[in-house]
Amino acid sequence: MASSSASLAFFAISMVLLSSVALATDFVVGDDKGWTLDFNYTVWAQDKVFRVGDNLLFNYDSSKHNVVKVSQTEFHDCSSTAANDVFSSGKDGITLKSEGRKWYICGKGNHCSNHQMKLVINVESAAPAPAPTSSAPSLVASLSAGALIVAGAAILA
Ligand SMILES: *[C@@H]1O[C@H](CO)[C@@H](O)[C@H](O)[C@H]1NC(C)=O
Ligand SMILES: [Cu+2]
Repeated sequence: MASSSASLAFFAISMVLLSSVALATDFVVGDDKGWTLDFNYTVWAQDKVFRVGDNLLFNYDSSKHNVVKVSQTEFHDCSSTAANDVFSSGKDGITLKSEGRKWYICGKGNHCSNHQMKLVINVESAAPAPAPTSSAPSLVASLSAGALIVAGAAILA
């Protein structure tokens, strides 16, 4: 009896955790073309909804390009300073951590100014779900769900 209700709880909580993980979307910037010259990233972004928790994946040749997170003004001017975050692995995953507009450019050569190597997106709040509105309760819920799974697995073993 105790064992079957524990396994039911185990299953239900696992599904909740799996579905919350599945809500985050990975966006491959530029799709098959990746992060490169003369690709219109405004067009790429315009039909997409970016949400907090989603990831941008920049794929590119690290000997030719990089990714610099910039301000709106820097985006407009295609400029950056040492204070900007620079990504240069050629396979950079950037998690969207907050709402609002985010600007990225390539900092190499004149790729931004002459080759449209710039991306601006608007990040919306996390996916609407029967989930809490702030991240603190959801962390607590995840932790307690994790503890229940461990307990459920122990009972089943
Ligand atoms: C990208 O495409 C949009 C929509 O067609 C256009 O308005 C914009 O000027 C293009 N950007 C460049 C740099 O060509
Ligand atoms: Cu570049």
